[in-house]
Amino acid sequence: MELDPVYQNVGLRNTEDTFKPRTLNHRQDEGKHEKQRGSRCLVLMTVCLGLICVLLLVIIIFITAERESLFKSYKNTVEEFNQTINSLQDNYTDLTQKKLELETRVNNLTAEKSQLQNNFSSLSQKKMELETRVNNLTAEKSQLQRSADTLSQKNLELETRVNNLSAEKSQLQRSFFFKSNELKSWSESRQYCRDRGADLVIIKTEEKQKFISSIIKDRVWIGLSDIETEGRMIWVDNSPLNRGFWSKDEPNNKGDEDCAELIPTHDPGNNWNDVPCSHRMKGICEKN
Ligand code: GN1
Ligand code: CA
Repeated sequence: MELDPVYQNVGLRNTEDTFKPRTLNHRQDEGKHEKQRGSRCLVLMTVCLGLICVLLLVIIIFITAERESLFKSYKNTVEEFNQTINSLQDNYTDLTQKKLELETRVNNLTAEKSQLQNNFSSLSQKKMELETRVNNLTAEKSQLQRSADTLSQKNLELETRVNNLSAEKSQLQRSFFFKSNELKSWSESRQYCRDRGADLVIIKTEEKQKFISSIIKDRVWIGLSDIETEGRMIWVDNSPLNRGFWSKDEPNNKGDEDCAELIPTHDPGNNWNDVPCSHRMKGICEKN
């Protein structure tokens, strides 16, 4: 390979510098060559520097563009973040407001629930009281119903008794009572009555018993005997004795006692006695 003269000279110079002395022309050429080499180096360095500058400029432009792009992207992202934050803050505010409203509503509902529970307790208490009262009233009603039934029964009995009394009163008002004027046996006294269209008195009610007891003063015959059949007392109208107003332990048929007398000095409700029919006393007659 053929070398450039300059570099050939340089190579020669180095060898000759070491081993040979130099001439003046030779030194001038070397100076020219060195200047040319310096110029070339300078140009080369300048070109390199220019390239470097261009490269740096391109890099700077690229970096700047990239930075602006990034900046815009960051700005957009920040704006989006800000919008998101604002939206979240709005949502947070709304949610806080709603939370407050819900808390208020929960408090109101809690107070209302408490009020309702109080009302419920009060109503339960009143219900129990009313149930107790209803039970008491039901018992009282049953008691009153029983009393009403008893009173109705008594009323019926009283009405029956009033009717009987009315009938008895009518009978007594229609009847005419009188006594025989002499002491006679039971049969004679009865005959005395019959001779006057009457008969010995028949007493079947308490009212008539008390009435007769009140109008006489002496022991008198009444129209009752067991002459026909011992121990079977019958009235002069042949009706059987259903209810008697006997003195204590009578009739005792002491000896032979088949005819009944009324003793007004004894208890008016219990003053009959059986005596011998031959005994002599006045009789009380009844004429209807
Ligand atoms: C009379 O008198 P006395 O005690 O024997 C009565 C009886 C009575 C009895 C009651 C005729 O009998 O009928 O049951 O008392 N006799 C006469 O104590 O009056
Ligand atoms: Ca007797």
